[in-house]
Amino acid sequence: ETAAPAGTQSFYLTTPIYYVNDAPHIGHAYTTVAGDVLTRWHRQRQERVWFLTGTDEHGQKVMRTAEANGVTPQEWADRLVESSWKPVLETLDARNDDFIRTTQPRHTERVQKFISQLHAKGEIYAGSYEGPYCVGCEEYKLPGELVDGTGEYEGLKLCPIHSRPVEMLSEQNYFFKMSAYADRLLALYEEHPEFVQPASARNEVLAFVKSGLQDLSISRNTFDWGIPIPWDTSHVLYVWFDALLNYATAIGLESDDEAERERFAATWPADVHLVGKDILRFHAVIWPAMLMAAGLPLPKTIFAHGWLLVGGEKMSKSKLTGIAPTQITDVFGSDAFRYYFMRAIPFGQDGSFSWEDLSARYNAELANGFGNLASRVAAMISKNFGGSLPRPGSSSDAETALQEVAAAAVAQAEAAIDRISPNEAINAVWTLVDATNLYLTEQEPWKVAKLPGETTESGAGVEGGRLATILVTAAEALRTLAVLLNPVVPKAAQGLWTALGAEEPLGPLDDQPVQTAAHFGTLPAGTRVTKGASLFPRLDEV
Ligand code: ME8
Repeated sequence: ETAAPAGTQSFYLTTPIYYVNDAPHIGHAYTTVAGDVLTRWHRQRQERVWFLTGTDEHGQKVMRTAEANGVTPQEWADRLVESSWKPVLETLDARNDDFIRTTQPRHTERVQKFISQLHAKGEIYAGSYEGPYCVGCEEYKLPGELVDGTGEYEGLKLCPIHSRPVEMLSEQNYFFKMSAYADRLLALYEEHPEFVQPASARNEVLAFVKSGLQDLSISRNTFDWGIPIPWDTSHVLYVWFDALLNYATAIGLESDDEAERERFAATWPADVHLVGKDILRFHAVIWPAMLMAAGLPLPKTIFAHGWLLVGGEKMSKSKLTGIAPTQITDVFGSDAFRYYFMRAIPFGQDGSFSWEDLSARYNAELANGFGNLASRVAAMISKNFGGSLPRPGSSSDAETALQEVAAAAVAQAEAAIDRISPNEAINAVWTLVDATNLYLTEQEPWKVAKLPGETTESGAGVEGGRLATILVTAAEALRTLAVLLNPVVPKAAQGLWTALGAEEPLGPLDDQPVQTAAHFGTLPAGTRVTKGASLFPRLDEV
């Protein structure tokens, strides 16, 4: 495989498509933000990026919620998508390229073609099944997985994830010959350890497949809220078989339109399917088996992140621990939301949310660490050089050292992004925030400004003097930070870019490559620096 020329590398990332039975909470927002940070970073590598999210609208869970609310499932889905699922993207400042809904004809038509082909190939057969079903999971359970109910559920068997009783279902269905793919799946996990990440997720999937795979029931005929099975319209397609296909139908699989099919060819396979660990098996077992059966390339990586916990429990609306994203963004803003969840929780592990931790990090890291640094430097350039970036003098070891920290931050952050580790990427960038603060503390530009020969009689700093060197170096560090933090805190990064006056000489922030962000000496002398509004006002000032 030869490396693609710069600018042509493609990067396709998806989030799960979320059920529209309820409005989004911060757990859903967490996955979407992670996807947005990663894809923004890849865009700033000048890659051809596609970021897909959307909604999963079929199945019993959605149907029952609609019934309980006295509307049709389609009306319910339309309402939730418009009132909640699309607006939350704005709330989070997410820049998705597309939004797929599984009730859109582009999806349903392509899914029908896909399953007709599997049927024609002999991958699907008619059979019968009886077993415990969890509507919360939309999944048949194995008897061994169930837990005994207590209290109001005394004597009943419960789903281990939803802690609610399962329902016994017995049906004539169509089955997908999934068991036939067990060996090929095991070979896949073996040959491509990066296929399921992190390692804990890979181990879980390996153990599951090694314990034996059953064929998968993929149709239901006791309700009709789903995609009709083309050769037997008394059945609808199992919601997960329908939902997983979104990743391919959204980019043109089985489209009648040639341009759409070309888009599929240019975009598939996905580089990363981001999922929560609750839906790991669907993505790491069923989905690749479906693609193998169809003869399609497999995604490169399924990355399963951990749970957001509130009060020690997996957050959920039904347990009243659900927090809406706006409860946080209304107070702290979208940037702080993005920063906090991406930095505070190692991606792949569970993490506890608390208001105290969020406030503490906001004040210490965003307001004092980063925002204050930006405003101090801009204020000193305004005061001493009338807001015009001076020509620097010769560099000392301190300047060289800071530039080396910047270069190392870029290299480490790039490697962390490749490992799908946004928190390590931010940690790497933060070494430059801390080093720049330390540089100013040590170089004391406010004292240098008082030394003879540094300022003129009018009080203006001298071009090429020591003060000029320090402030230009700090401005270059800030320029580097604006580029590197743009994927994480896009509003603040743009505020900084504007304050630095960088747009005029260098162009839009979104077009700045991360790879070369640490090249100091990029901002020309004469660049107009202004003391903009505080990037992250301290909370007691909000
Ligand atoms: O499962 N912590 O949709 P869903 C972290 N429609 N992430 C969480 C979370 C929490 N407490 N709660 C939810 C479905 N999530 C299917 C997916 S894909 C083809 C079909 C996130 O609305 C996490 O990404 O139940 C999880 O996997 C997803 O929301 C589940 O969303």
